[in-house]
Amino acid sequence: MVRPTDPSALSEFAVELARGAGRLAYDGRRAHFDVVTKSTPTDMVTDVDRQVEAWLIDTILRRRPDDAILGEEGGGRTGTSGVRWILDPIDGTVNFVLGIAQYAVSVAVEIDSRVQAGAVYNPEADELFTAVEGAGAFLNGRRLSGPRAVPLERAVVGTGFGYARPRRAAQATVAAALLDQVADIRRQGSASLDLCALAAGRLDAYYEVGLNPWDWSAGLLVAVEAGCAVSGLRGREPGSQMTAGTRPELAPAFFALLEQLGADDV
Ligand code: LIP
Repeated sequence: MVRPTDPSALSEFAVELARGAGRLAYDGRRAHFDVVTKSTPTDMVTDVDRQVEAWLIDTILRRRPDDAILGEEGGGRTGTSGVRWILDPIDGTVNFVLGIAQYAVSVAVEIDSRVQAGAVYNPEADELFTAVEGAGAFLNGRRLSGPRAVPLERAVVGTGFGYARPRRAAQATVAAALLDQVADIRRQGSASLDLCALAAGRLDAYYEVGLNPWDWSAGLLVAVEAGCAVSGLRGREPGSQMTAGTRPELAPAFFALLEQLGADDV
């Protein structure tokens, strides 16, 4: 049986996966769950993260056994189909643990080494962000068009901080200097939802250092398909060293400011 690799068909499956996993996370947060730490005492993971990732992987492999998978909680495997699923079962785990309704299931579909479809679902808000390469970005079916047309000094900028204390201190210094140049910052705790907030015009700009592919892969496509400029600074591709985005007209000034502050050197 030849399984489709076209982005639209895979996007529909990504939506099904994100919604199903979102229901598990939503219900899991209302029952007892255990919390353990990973890289540092502030880098948490719950058994719900692991259960949701296991459900995602099982559902994918039952339908598409030849696909590759990269999951935040260790669910990785190679494949032969040219399709790889990049999964964050709960992006914003600290928010999930604290009962802050700002976390999402992030499902990105990489076809021939390029992310071409993605779904980011916040079950608490019942908000589903979707994108297919070249076909636009949507929030619950409504097309997204990116940030407001405001100058840098009126921009509300999203960001995040690492789990390691020394890096966090350096990032705070950058954020303090940035605050002098923009209107405000928001630290919302979920990179995938921050990138989707950019696409939806709920943030005017965003930058973060130290993300993993499962944090950014789906949300980045949503932001780009909503018309945002997303970069790694200094001509680099977005990635772990830096993921920064805004509307194209503001990009030169915003990226230059981040470079001047050394935001990608922390
Ligand atoms: C989180 C990111 C967030 C970042 C946090 C953490 P997780 O992902 O979405 O933007 O600032 O440090 O990495 O760990 O909740 O899946």
